[in-house]
Amino acid sequence: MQVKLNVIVAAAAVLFAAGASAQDMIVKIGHVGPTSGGIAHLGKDNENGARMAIEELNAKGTTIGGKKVKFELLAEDDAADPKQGTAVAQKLVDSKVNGVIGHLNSGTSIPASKIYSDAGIPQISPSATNPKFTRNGYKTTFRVVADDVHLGGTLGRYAVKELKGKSIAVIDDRTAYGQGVAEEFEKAVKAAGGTIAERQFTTDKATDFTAILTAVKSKKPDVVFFGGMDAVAGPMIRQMKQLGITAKFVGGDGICTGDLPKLSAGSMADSQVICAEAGGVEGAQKVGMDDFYKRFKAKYNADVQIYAPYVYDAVNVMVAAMVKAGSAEPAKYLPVLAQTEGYKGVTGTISFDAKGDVKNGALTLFTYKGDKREQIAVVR
Ligand code: ABU
Repeated sequence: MQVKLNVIVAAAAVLFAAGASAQDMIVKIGHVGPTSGGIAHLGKDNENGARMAIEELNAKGTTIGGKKVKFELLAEDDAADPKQGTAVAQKLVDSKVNGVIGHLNSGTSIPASKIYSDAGIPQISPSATNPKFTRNGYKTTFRVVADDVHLGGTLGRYAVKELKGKSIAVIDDRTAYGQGVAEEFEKAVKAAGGTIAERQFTTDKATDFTAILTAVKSKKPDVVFFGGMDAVAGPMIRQMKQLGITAKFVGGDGICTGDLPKLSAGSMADSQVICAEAGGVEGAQKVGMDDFYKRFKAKYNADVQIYAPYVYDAVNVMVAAMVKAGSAEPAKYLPVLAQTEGYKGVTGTISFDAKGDVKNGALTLFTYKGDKREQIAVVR
């Protein structure tokens, strides 16, 4: 009898420590991003967006199917590595998560999407922009940002029409994202009547770009496009300056981060860099985004890098579908999630198309002045 009582007291203590009551239903939300390696700062930014949403949902008290819910965040690190990405995806499936937000990179999100699809677990990426992510026919795959067709296409037209690029060089890091966005950029440059003067390749771990930048310099470029992430773009911009290349430096969302000025060691001239975030709000909707940036800074004592608000919205869209379905069981809330229409998030209004892509996705062109990102325009 005494043993049974001790067990009950111990179980109650565990629940109390976890902030859940005996009546609470536990809903597990997985999050995956690279919280180690060169872009760990972006992985942490994403993870903090998820944590903020989960903590708010728990604080305000959410009920699903009449039961009070305690949300748990299961955060995993995929190090931006496709193999580690599938390993942690399987780990989350084995942990019986109710849904997954992530991964951050296209190169990890795409292979992981098959694992979640096979397990019937909904996955929303807040940042993977390679179009293939939502084109495998999986019913479980969603994304809340625009894709690389939109990003690369808009930047390619911008390079020819607005920057008046006559000699355009393209470099990519051979990742699913970097290669994909660079190819879309190239297509758009050619469609707008421009030509690609030089094509070079690097990796997502490279630090020395002397050889490829020397080849680029020989073409006297006025625009250099880079398909890749900020951790590589920063040192590349610094080495461009050392070699006397003053061309505009254009890139997609992977370089459009808060840390780019620091990563380039202050080598960016004002307005030299043009990049695009794969989302954006304007007018009255800007209030919600601005408020998110302030709340995030107050909570984490760090500025948003880029995708934290999209992660925050992805969690809330998933939970809204659970609430509407009256169930956190993936098979029950998945059809409701797929029908999401007009969800008002901090990143704008979210509706999904038949592929799981956000409808009417916007993107925002930015430049940098000093160490500050400055908005040029929101483009649809
Ligand atoms: N969209 C840029 C970063 C993530 C990715 O697509 O790989």
